[in-house]
Amino acid sequence: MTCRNPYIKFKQYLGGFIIFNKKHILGLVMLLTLGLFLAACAGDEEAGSDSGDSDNGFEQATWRFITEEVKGQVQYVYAEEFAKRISEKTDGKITVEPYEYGGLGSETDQVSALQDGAVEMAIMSPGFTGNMVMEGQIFALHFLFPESVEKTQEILNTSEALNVDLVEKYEEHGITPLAFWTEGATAWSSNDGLREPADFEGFNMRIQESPLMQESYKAYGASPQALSWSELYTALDRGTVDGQENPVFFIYDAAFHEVQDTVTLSNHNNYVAMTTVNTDWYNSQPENVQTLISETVDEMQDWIYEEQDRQNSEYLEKMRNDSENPTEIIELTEEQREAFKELALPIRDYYRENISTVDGAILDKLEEEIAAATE
Ligand code: 6CS
Repeated sequence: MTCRNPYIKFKQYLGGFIIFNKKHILGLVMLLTLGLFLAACAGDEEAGSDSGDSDNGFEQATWRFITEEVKGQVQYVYAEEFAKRISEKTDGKITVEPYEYGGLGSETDQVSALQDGAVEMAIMSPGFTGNMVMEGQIFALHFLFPESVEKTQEILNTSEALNVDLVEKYEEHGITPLAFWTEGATAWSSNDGLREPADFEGFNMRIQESPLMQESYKAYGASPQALSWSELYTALDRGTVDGQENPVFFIYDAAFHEVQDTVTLSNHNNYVAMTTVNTDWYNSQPENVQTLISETVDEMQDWIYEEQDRQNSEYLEKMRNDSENPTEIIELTEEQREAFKELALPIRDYYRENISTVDGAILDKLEEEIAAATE
């Protein structure tokens, strides 16, 4: 029963009572009806404020959200912002607990934690699923995405190859990626400076656990070594590895620039992260919860783009001005980039023939989407 304003209804009734004031019996009956009517309205309004406005129909829950980064870094602030939005939208019924990197083991341990349901949500770098979801290594291909990070994000948002076809490949392993987003253009750090492929000869390059990353760096002449980032500072410091790739914000915040003399703004790739959920857990959630998650993840795309852009710009400035740890910033010319690109292009065929389980179909589609977005 809907009666938003019982006061107006009462005035209408009173008018009727004056007209029929001689018909006392009828008046009494009407008075009684009014009482019942107002009581029903009051009941209605109480129910509205309980079920509709205050809890929005969400059940009390806590979701664990693991990231591969630490407080202040892009992945972690993503999880914090996501948690804030979910709490606001559910009037505090649902709590999201962001976890910093480190507490649950290495990055590959975190992948297992999501698959086992030890956590409900995770931000994941596809490089760490390289030995499991073969197709996910597509992000290790150099010079595939456009030079513009903004354009790259547009493609990540809209690509069917990624958001449908690649998602299916992850779901076969109990991981559902809900969004792909860039943490910025990747740069190389080293001591001697990386300007041309010859500089990679005999160079021990740190990579994530991805056979395709290995191929990409072998093509330049380097010797790639897979390592967790938690071991990377020490490995660079001791010279166990000679260099690594990451977005500028990460190189500075993880202090790799303290133990490396140069950073090359190579923009040979974008560092792509995925917002993922445990597939069974997500599918078992009621429709309103699934909508809440997917809508919030969608809203976060613009927010995180701005955040990584801010962090990458600010940290580049800091790196340029850090007199305690001077770092030479090398910007590649178009010609220098071309020399790397030439060696990187055949790796796409390697991906099609040796990595892909669908004969490169996802890469074919993605290449078409990139061409359409950049023509
Ligand atoms: O280089 C890495 O492995 C780390 N880099 C970033 C930007 N995020 C987390 C990841 O583990």
